[in-house]
Parts: sequence; C-alpha cells; structure tokens
Amino acid sequence: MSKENPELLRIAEKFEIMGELENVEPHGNGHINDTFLLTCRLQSDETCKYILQRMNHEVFKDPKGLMENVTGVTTFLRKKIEEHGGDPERETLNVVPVRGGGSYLEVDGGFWRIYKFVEGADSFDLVERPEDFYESAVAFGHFQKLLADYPAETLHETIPNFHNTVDRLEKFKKAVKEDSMKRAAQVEEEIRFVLDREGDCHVLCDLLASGEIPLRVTHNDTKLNNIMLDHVTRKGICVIDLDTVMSGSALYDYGDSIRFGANTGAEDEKDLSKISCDLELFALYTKGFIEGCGGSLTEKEIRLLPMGAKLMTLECGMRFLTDYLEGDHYFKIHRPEHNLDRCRTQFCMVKDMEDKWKRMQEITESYL
Ligand code: ADP
Ligand code: GN1
Ligand code: MG
Repeated sequence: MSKENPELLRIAEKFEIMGELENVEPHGNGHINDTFLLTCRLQSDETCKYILQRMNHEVFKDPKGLMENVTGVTTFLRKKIEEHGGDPERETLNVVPVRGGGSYLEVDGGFWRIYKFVEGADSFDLVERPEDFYESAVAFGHFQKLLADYPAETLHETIPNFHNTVDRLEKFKKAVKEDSMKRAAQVEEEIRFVLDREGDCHVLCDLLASGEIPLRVTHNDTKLNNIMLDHVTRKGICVIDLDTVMSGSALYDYGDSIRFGANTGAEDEKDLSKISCDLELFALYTKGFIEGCGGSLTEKEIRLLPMGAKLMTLECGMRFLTDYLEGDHYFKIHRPEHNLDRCRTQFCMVKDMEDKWKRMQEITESYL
C-alpha cells in the first residue's frame, strides 16, 4: 500500500472499485490532468487496475459539464460497440461511479474521477513502428465516424474556443503585450514566426464560418498518447482523454495527430536538427485516417488536410509560447523553458511542412 498517499487512497475508496486497494502511483505523460494508476487485489488474488484522475480545474472550469460530456459520449459509444459485437470494456473509456451515485467527486476544491484501466494495451509518446501510427489513424478516424450522429447540441464546450486559431492568436498577442514575466525580448524570433503567419490563422475559422467545411463531433486532442494500442493486434483499441470532445473540424483531429506523431523528434526535443515532418508517416496517417472516416470526409476537407496539419502545429506552438510568456501555468512543465523548447519544435515542424508543402498536397490529393 502506498502509505505516502493517504489522501489519494481515501478518495479512491469513495468510488465503486473492486477489491483491496494495494498501490497508487503517478501514471502517464499527459500535460493537463493529474493521473494515477490504482492497483487493487481481488479475493481471487488477481489484480484489478484503475485510472484515478484529478481533473485540471484551472483548465476545465466546468467539471460537471465535462463529466456530462464524458458519460454521454462513453454511453453512446458503448451502445455502438455492443451493436457491432465489440468489447465495450476495452474499446471505450468506462467511468467508475462514486459510491452512492455520480460520476465524479469534489474534495476540497479538487475534482476527481476514476476510469477502468484499459488492459492489454499501451499508449505511446513516440511512434515506435510506422504501422502503429497507421493504426492510430484508423482508430481516430473511426472514432469520428462513430460519433457522426451524436447529438452535438448536448455537448458542453469544455474549453471555449479551443481550436479557434484566431482567438488563440489574440490571446498570444495579449501575452506578448503584457509580457508579465519579462520574457518577450528573449523570444523575438519566435514571436516574429507567429506574426509572419497571421493570415494562416484565419483559414479554418473562415471556412467553418462560411460553411465550406462542416462542423462535426471531434476529439480535438488526438496525440498518439491519447490512444491505446492492443498488445497483441497492435490495433488502436480505445480512444482515451475525452475531455475535449466537442464540435470541431475533422482537420483538427487529423492535424493534431500529424503535429505530434509525424514529427521525427519528441515534442520537447532540444536538438532541433532532429525535428522534421516525416513524409512516410504523414502518408501512412493520411491513408489510415481517410479509411477510418469511412468515406465521410468531403473533397474540400481532403484538400485541406495539409493545412489542418500545419495550422494545428502552428496553433500548438503558439499556445506553448503563450504559456511561456505568461509564466507556465497551463501545461505541466518538468524543467525551466520546457514550454519554450516545445514551442520551438512546433515551429520547426511548421517550417519543414512549408518546405514540403507540394509533396504533402500530392499525397493527400491522391485520395480525391
Ligand atoms: P491528460 O489530459 O493529462 O493528457 P489523459 O487522460 O490523457 O490525461 O491520461 C494520461 C495518460 O494516462 C494517458 O496518456 C494514458 O497513458 C494513461 N491513461 C489514461 N486513461 C487510461 C485508461 N483508462 N487506461 C489505461 N491508461 C490510461
Ligand atoms: C495537451 O492533455 P494532453 O496532454 O493529452 C493539450 C492539447 C495539446 C497537447 C500538447 C486540454 O494534451 O491541446 O495539443 O497537450 N490538452 C488540453 O502536447 O489543452
Ligand atoms: Mg492525454
């Protein structure tokens, strides 16, 4: 029993978990929530695992609405998975209720939930095998297809304007202007990088506003470590981290995956010579995502896939830079200048995509 964490144990015991709590330890590499792995010992002497999370209340202002989204979406997915003869215990997140009812618990201003642990699967922080990236694409595309008839109007906007790149740009400019940490002078080059691409920031917002591309129910945070790959089949068995499931564009989901997974280096790599957009991975993900979406992407969306990749990368770099300028209170950091390192990899990736633009277009347009 992990004695150093009595508070966590007290919280976990309030949920309908099975067996005797044996261990609790930090888990995963998410940037937002506090995530712990719980291990319980059953009477049969087998173990049963759970994921305990403190939702980040600074980021998610409305935990109740957030959990309504999560329970709504997972209940909907469970039904579809059952209809198709799948295993809903592994193919969607499963919320473990609080004893006496409810999907989350408030303790001293902290908001907690428990999910069943997805057994026999792993999430990855880097692409280890190209086939894995392809399978993640099929699964993220399929996830979007499964949610195509989800009642979008019932979803709470858990983070307003999450992928509104124009709004992100305005927030970035404000951070530069206020320069509360006196860091702007040190990052003039990075600031210039964003301002030189101001026009790009409007592209997807304008197309959504004019109805030229459709609003869909999207995941909005499709990095590789938000999907569990089965140990045996290596297929994308379960899409996790459903906190940002909201109305959005298919290009957000496609683009965010490319941003993270097609990068030849880590998101926080300091050696920028290791950063580039791997066109083979780009092509594999494109193929998998289009297949996973099962013919639901429009011609316009397919033509815009490279733009989705570039804009999600630019936007994420801008968010890291904004957080750096504001004093690192949004993303978890593990070293000084962590957000600045992350920002630099994103901008390096954007630059490389710009250099490879024609090839990226040829790859995506081969699906028209
Ligand atoms: P964050 O929002 O901080 O990214 P996540 O919900 O993505 O939090 O969880 C962080 C990590 O914990 C994931 O990348 C994954 O490795 C692991 N994880 C989360 N939920 C589960 C689950 N139900 N089963 C197994 N692992 C999980
Ligand atoms: C965060 O929660 P996590 O670590 O899966 C962030 C994403 C960023 C990503 C960058 C709610 O994702 O938007 O793209 O970090 N999630 C939220 O790695 O802001
Ligand atoms: Mg995550």
